[in-house]
Amino acid sequence: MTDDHAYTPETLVVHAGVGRYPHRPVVPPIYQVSTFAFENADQGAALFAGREQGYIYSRMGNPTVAALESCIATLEGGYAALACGSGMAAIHTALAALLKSGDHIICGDTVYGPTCTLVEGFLPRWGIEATMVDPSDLEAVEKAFRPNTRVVYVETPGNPTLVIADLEAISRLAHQRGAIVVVDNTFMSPILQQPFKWGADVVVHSLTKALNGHADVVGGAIVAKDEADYRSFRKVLNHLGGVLPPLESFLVHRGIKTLALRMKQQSESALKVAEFLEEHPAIDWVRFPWLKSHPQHELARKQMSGGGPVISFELKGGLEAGRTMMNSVKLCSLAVSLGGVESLIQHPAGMTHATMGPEARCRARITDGLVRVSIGIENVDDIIADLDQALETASSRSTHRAQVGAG
Ligand code: LCS
Repeated sequence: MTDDHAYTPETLVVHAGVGRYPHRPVVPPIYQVSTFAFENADQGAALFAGREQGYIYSRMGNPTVAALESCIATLEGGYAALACGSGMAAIHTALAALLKSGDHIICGDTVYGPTCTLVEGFLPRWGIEATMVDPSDLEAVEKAFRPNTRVVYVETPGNPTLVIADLEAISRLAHQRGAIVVVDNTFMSPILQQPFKWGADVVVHSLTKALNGHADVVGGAIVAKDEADYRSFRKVLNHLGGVLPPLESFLVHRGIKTLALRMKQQSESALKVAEFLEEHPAIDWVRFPWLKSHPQHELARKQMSGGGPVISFELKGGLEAGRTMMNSVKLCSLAVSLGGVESLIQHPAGMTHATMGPEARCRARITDGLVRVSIGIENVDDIIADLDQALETASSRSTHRAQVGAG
């Protein structure tokens, strides 16, 4: 990109972050190097002191990684981004930079299982108090503030219940009390939701999901809104060391080029699948932000520009029927992760949210029978046919069991 024209996201995903390199390649080359030579000792010292800009050592910065970081910052509308070795590394680094012993964090109670464990299990060991709260209950969020509350952390839509946090209202509550808002935007990606527009202060991502999109990289990112935050995150990341290597950065940057196309297609297909599930006699309930039956459908329409790829549902036969269904899919893979090109199905209580324990799951309204599906870019009729045959198997087994039981 060579001018300051305000490009649309569909254009930015293709061009953002691509700089000028020797020989003018149209994508950033992979700088597969750990260290960069200095012109002389004085220049090395100047680079370390920050008097000169340039690369030193790949934990502290690398051109291929920087290209990806610039792309993500542009898409989110932030000041700068930092690529991390995983989504969890990004969350850990951001919280380590923002919190110190004696501080308090309010965290949405429906978050990825290990995020819950990090906040409730690890932070208290470092002298940081945590309160978990339903992020859709603004009164409860307001009541949770303490004089030492420094961060409000939300995932929206939440994994896996798809509860939605009102980012504008929560940012207002937090800012009135001197706290900042960190949003995990993994489920939506910057194509479907831009938390900074609603007042959020920091965005984190698991790049493993929609941004990379191809199930071949584990990565994460922190996006800072201003330079001071960026510098503080950079310092912590340099010292904690959870960086993303150049090859992975190249792959994620490549994946992002189709992000806008994928998110549009996946949101459309997911709505069709959600409508199919809602009509199916074997299904007890379905949650998808773009369904009118979602309790926060209006808020979803305001804050997001598509429903995203993830649907949660429960079968009438509960956990046992859900298990049979998951074991019966043929096109979808029975695997964790989400947001990528392939459709995946999984069981949060037994898999992604198992480490939270039953009490935290119950508080987060994650039922034992909840099944989560992430819709890929396959033909939607093929996806529906696969889920249909798996549901058929699950309901015929439940009927058979009921008949045997009665007999
Ligand atoms: N944030 C969200 C919303 C996530 O869903 C995940 C992973 C993470 C952060 C952590 O990212 P990672 O370190 O794995 O890159 N969620 C997963 C899931 O639902 N299934 O498998 C992983």
